[in-house]
Amino acid sequence: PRLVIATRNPHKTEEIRVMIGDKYEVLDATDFPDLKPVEETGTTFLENATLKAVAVSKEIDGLVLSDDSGLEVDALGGAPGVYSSSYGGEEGNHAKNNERLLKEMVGRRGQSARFRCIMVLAEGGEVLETFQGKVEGKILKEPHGDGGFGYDPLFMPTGHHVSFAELAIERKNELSHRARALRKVVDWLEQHTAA
Ligand code: ITT
Repeated sequence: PRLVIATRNPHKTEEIRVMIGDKYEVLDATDFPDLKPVEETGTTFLENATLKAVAVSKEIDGLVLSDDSGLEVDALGGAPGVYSSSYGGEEGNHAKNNERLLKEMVGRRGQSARFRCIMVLAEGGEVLETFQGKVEGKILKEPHGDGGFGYDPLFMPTGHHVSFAELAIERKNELSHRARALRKVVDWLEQHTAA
């Protein structure tokens, strides 16, 4: 069977594809040229994840899974949060996002932070179920490593002494917010579908 990820971020698709293995053929929004980008007008991860899953599943047959995710930094009152992908002023520009994060952290007390991921599974424009995952950690003073994507070079997960970008991708894919949400999705699919 096929699982379409309602995303245009190739890093998300690739992580999900690797984690799901060969149980599903994993495609994403970029595989359907007629799909219009979904405007993320919500103010929460759940709202945006729902917008993406519902919109795409209206246009495409079968199961659609969205991923809305982001970084919450306690010293910044939870920012960048749902605005993680455009924090630096330009949608999807990870270098600018990281630059802004480092700038905002100057002079702040405390480095605690977490990545959150909300996934919504939908079919035919209807939500089937929602799932969440998070991973606690801290913000580093400078970037470390070049694996992963986004804020990975600045995030060190609790219990590890390297950043997400320095971890082997297999390791990130065991403990990330995305991995934790996706495991719940896979369990749900095993219980609710014939796949
Ligand atoms: P889609 O909406 O098309 O799925 P997007 O990247 O814009 O792609 P979001 O709106 O959910 O997705 O924003 C997620 C942002 O949060 C992402 O661009 C990164 O800046 C950050 N982020 C999420 N997961 C991450 C991860 O595993 N590692 C590093 N940064 C991550």
